Amino acid sequence: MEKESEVFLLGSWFSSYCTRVRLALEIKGIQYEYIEQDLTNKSQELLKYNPVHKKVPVLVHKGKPIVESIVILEYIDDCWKTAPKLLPEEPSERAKVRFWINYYDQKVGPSTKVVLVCNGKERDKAIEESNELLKVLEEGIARDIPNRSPFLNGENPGILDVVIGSSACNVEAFNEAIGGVDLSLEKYPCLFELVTVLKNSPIMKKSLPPHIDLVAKIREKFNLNQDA
Ligand SMILES: N[C@@H](CCC(=O)N[C@@H](CS)C(=O)NCC(=O)O)C(=O)O
Repeated sequence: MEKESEVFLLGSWFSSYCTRVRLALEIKGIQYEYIEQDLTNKSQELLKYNPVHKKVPVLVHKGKPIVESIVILEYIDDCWKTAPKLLPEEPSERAKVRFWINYYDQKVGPSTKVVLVCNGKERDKAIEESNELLKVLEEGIARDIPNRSPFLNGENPGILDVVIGSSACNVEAFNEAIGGVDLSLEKYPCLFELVTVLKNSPIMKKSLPPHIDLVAKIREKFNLNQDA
């Protein structure tokens, strides 16, 4: 069935990759239709629009599907040029931002998922590794992006704020779901400040999934059904 809206998003409420896109659309003030997907029973639409990965998020703009969250964020910035910019204009600044997005997706994100699937000593090791990666991120941002106020992008949240914020704002839900571990961001003043500002922003409040539902979903997804 063809959708009437010019922009629609196939997503899943608990996916931080989808939160990225929702956040970017909100920042830009773009009207869109949201279509929740059942990832256990993928729709014909999802298979049609993302035949390679069969994953959400998928943004469909004027009938054209765009997939992969970072590709979508850059596409949004390229198409809606007048609204607040997600990426800096200056090439070396853009390169730095892209570097840290890549670092986050390749290193930090996967390391926190390892914490969720390990127990005992393995979990302690995974937490240590995760902390080391966060320390590198913290120091790197402080070095590469000195003019942060209050977001990494300046006055409005940019692509790096969106990427880090979408999952880092869920840290409390992860801690509660796992139980007994503390992946506290307070050790990282720059990241902590960013997450605090983002969490209190109306845009983020609108785009983040409810805490209690997220805790339940993380437990279900990672088989953490102990009463933590
Ligand atoms: N690299 C992708 C990752 C997207 C992704 O992993 N989506 C998950 C939801 S969080 C998904 O659709 N999973 C369904 C599946 O793996 O079958 C992106 O940045 O968009």
